[in-house]
Parts: sequence; structure tokens; C-alpha cells
Amino acid sequence: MTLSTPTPDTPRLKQDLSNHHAAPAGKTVRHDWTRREIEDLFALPFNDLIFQAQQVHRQWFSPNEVQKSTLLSIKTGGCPENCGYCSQSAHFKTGVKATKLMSVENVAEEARKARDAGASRYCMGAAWRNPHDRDMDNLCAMIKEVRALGMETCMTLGMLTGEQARRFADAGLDYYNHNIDSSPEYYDSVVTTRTYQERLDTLDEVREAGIRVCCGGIVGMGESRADRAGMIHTLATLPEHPESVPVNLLMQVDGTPLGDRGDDLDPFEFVRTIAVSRITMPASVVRLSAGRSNMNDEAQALCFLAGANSIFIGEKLLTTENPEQDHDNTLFRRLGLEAMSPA
Ligand code: SAM
Ligand code: DTB
Ligand code: SF4
Repeated sequence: MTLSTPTPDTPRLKQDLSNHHAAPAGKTVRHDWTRREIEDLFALPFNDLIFQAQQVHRQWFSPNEVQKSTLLSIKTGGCPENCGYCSQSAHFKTGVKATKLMSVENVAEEARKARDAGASRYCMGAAWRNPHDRDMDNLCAMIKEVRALGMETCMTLGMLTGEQARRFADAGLDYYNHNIDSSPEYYDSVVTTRTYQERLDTLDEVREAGIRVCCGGIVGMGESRADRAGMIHTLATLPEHPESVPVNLLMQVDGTPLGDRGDDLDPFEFVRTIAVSRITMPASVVRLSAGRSNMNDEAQALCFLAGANSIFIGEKLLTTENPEQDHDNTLFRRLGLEAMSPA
């Protein structure tokens, strides 16, 4: 059995607050989860699952703190990949207009607004299969500008080579987001222009360069519960768990193969996916990511109870909508939640 303790730079673990870097007494991070164990967690009575998730959450994190990130699309649309959920793929007619890469100045200006609205991490996304070398200088300059504003930085730009990852690390990039999206079996029915293994290879390069990993997936794409368990199994058996695990609820975009699916996921199944992520990856920040604008406050509160401790704030994700800032502020007040500061 492979056991490990969290690294000292794992963000805002409960033990970090008291300057201890060991796992909480008697608690370990497991990397040897079987798919059967994960499926068994999904099958627990709802109350038992949420109770277990909340217990784990309290052992590792401060229970009322939620990390806030803001997203910016620094290059929108026209993407050569065919991810079946995505508004930005050039393969589908979605009405999203392709743009050029934003200037460093404009990115810094938007980042300042996000910081003033309470974001502690700024996540910059581009609709690329991978970054071109000609853009690397500007991308590194964006990282430096955002860091100078006192925020953590995250980028999501598609596949990376080892050299690109090292350049981003040198520029000070804190996190790189690259999702596995679904189980190995279901993945091929959603994307065919990039393999599951290629995604795992990029995650290896990011890890190798010393950048923290943000990796999760999407639920509500018509996958089975076994696929949701398979996705979590891939993440929870990585040699190191992603420090950040975004769980996205599909935003159905007209014109994409997964638009207008007509059979929405049961919200309790979404909450279960959060709870199982929390239990299997106890030291990771689990993000209630895309899809909040289609959830009521009660469902979001259940996600926090199940161990979600990060969200995107700001009225837009990349191309789709997110709850209004005032609404989120009110929700935080009603639930007594506080913003987590950078690690
Ligand atoms: N092009 C880069 C890539 O795919 O790696 C970065 C941007 S891409 C939009 C980042 C992630 O957002 C995807 O991997 C996917 O998990 C998520 N995503 C994209 N469209 C979505 C949608 N309609 N609903 C939910 N999540 C979505
Ligand atoms: C992630 O897992 N979710 C974010 C972020 N990583 C880049 C993206 C959500 C995108 C939702 C669809 C859109 O706005 O286009
Ligand atoms: Fe391109 Fe990323 Fe959208 Fe896939 S998810 S089509 S790679 S922007």
C-alpha cells in the first residue's frame, strides 16, 4: 500500500494553520483506492456518505473556508480540438466568436478587478490544443503581472511540453489546470482529437516542473455512475493527488454534441461525486466548478457540506455564465462561509 503525507506546500490544509506539516493524527492519504471501493462509496445511503465526507473534511480543512478563484478567457474560440461539451471548438457551430490572445496589459487590468472582488487565485484559459512557442513570452509576462497583484496564478492552455512547463514554473506559475474529463472508458465518446494518455502525460510534465496540479472533470455528460467512479479512481490513484480537483457540472451549450441533452443529472448524484472526491483525496481542495448557475442555493450548500471548498467567482466562467457576485456574497453570509486566503 502506498501511503504519503501531504507536502508542506499543500494549500491551506488545517495543519498548515498550526505550522505542522504532518498529516492529521492517524490520517493518511491513500493512493491505492480500488474502483470497487470507490463505487461502494457512491452506493452508500446519502446521509452516511455526507457524514463521512464531512468528517474527513474537518480533519483536513477549516470547515467554513472556501477558496475563491476567477477565470479569464485570454484566447477564446476557434479551437482545433473536438471536446463534445465545448463552446470553443471549431468543430461545432456555437456562436462563440474566435479572438486573438489578449494583451498582457488587459489581462493585468482584468486580474486587478478580480482581486478587488475577492479572488485569491486567477485562472487564465486559452482555447488551444497547446500553446505555441511564439506566445510563451507573453504568457510568462501575464503570470508575473498577476503574481505581482498578490494573487495565485493558474493557467489552462492545453497540452504542454516539459520545456514549456519549466518556463511557466520559472515565471512563477502556481497551478496548471488540465482535466481528464471522465473515466478512461467514457472519455473516447466525448473527445477524439486528444487521448486520455496524452492528458496524463501533460499532468506528468506539470508535476515534474514543480507546478501544482489542478485536475478534475465533468459530470452530467450522459456517463454512468461507474464512469464517475472511474474518473475519481484515475485521480485518486495518481502518485500525487492533484492539489486542486475541479468537479464541473456540464454546461449544456447549443450546437455542441452534448448541448440540449434533455436529461439533467440528479443534483444528489453531483453532491455524491463531490463527497467521494473529498473522501478519496482528503488533502486536495475540491472545487464546485462549472454549473453553479444551474444549481439552487440548497444544492450548493450540500456541495459545501460534502467537502467542496473552492468556487469560481465572477459573472462569467470562460464563455458561459456563473452566479452574480451579489448572490454569491449573500450565499456566503447565509451559510457563514469565509474566503480562504492564498496558501
Ligand atoms: N483548452 C484547454 C484544455 O481543454 O485543456 C483549456 C480550456 S478548457 C475550456 C478547460 C476545461 O473546462 C475542460 O477540460 C473541461 O473539463 C471544462 N469545460 C469546458 N467546457 C465545459 C462545459 N461546457 N461544461 C463544463 N465544463 C466544461
Ligand atoms: C475547470 O475544470 N473548469 C473551468 C476551468 N477548469 C478552466 C472551465 C469551465 C468552463 C465552462 C464552460 C465555459 O464557460 O466555456
Ligand atoms: Fe479546445 Fe479546451 Fe474546448 Fe477542448 S475544452 S475544445 S481543448 S478549448
